[in-house]
Amino acid sequence: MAKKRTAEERSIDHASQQLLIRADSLGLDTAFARADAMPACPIGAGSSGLCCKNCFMGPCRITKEGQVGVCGATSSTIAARNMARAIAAGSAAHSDHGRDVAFTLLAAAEGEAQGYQVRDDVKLRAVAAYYGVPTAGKTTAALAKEIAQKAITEFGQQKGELAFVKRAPKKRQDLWRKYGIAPRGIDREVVDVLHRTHMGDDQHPEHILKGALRCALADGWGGSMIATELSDVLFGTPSPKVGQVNLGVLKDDEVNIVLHGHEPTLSEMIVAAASEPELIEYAKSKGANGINLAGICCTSNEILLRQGVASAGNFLNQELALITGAVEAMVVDVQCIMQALPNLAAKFHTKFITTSPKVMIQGGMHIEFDEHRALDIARQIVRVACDNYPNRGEVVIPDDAQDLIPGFSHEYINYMLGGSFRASFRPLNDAIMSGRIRGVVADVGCNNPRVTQDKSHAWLVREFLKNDVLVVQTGCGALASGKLGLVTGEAALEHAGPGLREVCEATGMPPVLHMGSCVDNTRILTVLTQMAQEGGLGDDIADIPAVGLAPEWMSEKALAIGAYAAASGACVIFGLESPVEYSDEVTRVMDEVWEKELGGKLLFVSDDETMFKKSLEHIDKKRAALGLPEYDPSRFGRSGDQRMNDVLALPLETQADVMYGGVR
Ligand code: NFS
Repeated sequence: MAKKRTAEERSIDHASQQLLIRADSLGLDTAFARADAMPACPIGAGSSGLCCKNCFMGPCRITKEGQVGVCGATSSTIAARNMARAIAAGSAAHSDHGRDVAFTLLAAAEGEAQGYQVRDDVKLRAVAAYYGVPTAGKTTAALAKEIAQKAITEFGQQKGELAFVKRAPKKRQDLWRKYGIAPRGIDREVVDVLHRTHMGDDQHPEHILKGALRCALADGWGGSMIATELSDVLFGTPSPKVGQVNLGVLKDDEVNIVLHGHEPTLSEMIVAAASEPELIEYAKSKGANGINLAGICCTSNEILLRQGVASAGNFLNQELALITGAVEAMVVDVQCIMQALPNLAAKFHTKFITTSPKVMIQGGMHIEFDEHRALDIARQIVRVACDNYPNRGEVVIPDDAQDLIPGFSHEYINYMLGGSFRASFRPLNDAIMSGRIRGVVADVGCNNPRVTQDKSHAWLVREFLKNDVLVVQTGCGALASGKLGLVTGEAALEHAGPGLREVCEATGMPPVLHMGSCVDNTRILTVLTQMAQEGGLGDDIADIPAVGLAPEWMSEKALAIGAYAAASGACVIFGLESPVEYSDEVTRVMDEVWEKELGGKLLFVSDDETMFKKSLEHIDKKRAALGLPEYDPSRFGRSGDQRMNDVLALPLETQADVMYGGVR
């Protein structure tokens, strides 16, 4: 009999705990409860990559040493194929998001996308430069059309290399070409993996995974990067904004509309519609005091970053938001949307609305999105929510809402560290070289109900800060830290070690940088590239003392990100059990072979402490390889605000002596 966990064992977040208790008292199911009730795979193979369903002679379940599938497939071939297919699915999802943004930009440039316009002309011109498109004398609309068409072409490109490959450090590009994984076209690489993993094709584990890496690179330096860059062009490049996160952002006297999913296209229009005076009046006519928007998952990150729209939280908050009873409408587009939502919504008054032509869920209302009439559709959705306000029953909104400051795009970090006219990563590189900052960790990825919500993210982020490691975050990991108050400069400084603290105080950089949604992990690639090009930290991403972590991952997209980060030279560590655990060969390829060929690797480590230890070991190994001083926190912390606090605690006479010394 599976063990039912307590609310505290299910989540470290107080708001989640409160609503989990409410769910129990109302007899409602959640992913947490379903995870408790889900028995482990009876043959112990499914979660570990040893169950093959790629043809119908099986399914073949490999449970004994040396056993093979009906076709003769070995455990390593099966594990590699399953991993490759997951990476392809993740890459497809991210990249298709990029395609949708590109088509919206095209429609906007042609004047056919109601409500959209290019909001960042400077970024448009920067992207044009990456594509090698001349900009002189072109109108914004003409250039936007050309760039959108260029991006769309890359999905169907058959030969050559994706344009953004050239944005990587030169050494990295050469490694990709040498290993045969420079991505040719986005769709082509996804199809390639599906083909080679079909029954009777590629049956060489390293070779299968090579295809997966090329596919992942087509996501990281292709589809996802297009999503990030063109979203910036259309909706603005993020810069820091004060926002709020957690379920307490829902309002008990306003029409609450929760926007859940991933793409910014419809949600941006709902943000616009919800601020129209006529619709606010309409909400009031229904007895509400206004319209309140809140996001979930990466749609949330997109509109939080650019519009400051509050976030109701990360992946595992999606059901909990409904359990408040305060949501008039939950509007979803694509990805990370649980099928349990419409049934749960039906237990309350909530309208559950699907909008993507790709996503319908039984029991939901479908109002299909079309970028040509986006604003009208957004208005229609807002009206449906307002009409539903009088149907509200009992409402329980937790009192938890934390301030956070997201919006650290690559462009903003550049500006923050160097100012408008000498934007630069020099201060960051210098801080790493001096040892004030030991290294950089990207803590990203999902929640997974098989482990305690936010616990690993929270513990790891705090430990890294204590050890002078700068933390960058995206996706649900960033929202986890946000809920704990770690994404405001001051709060995180309390946890920062002495050297990191000095740097943050001197530059104004917070020690935890929220860089966006999961497609925005490409911003991290851009940052790492610029650090490599800035000088002093080698000449490739693999040289930088940096690690990528996804401690609570659950989605195929996370694996795609992990794979492209590893192919880009990063050491990547995932939590939970390894999906390739029972194949020593595949585990070795992803660790040793990838490290030898590409300088990066993808490991699975199920406990936080080992993940932390391995990360620091990797960072210190890279520091040593660069000839940088060994990390020694005792050398720092005697300057800046910390020193000023100590001085201010002294008697007045002594303060003057210390501050002015001989000059007085
Ligand atoms: Ni990323 Fe964003 Fe969250 Fe995981 Fe899902 S929302 S794209 S996949 S669960 S981090």
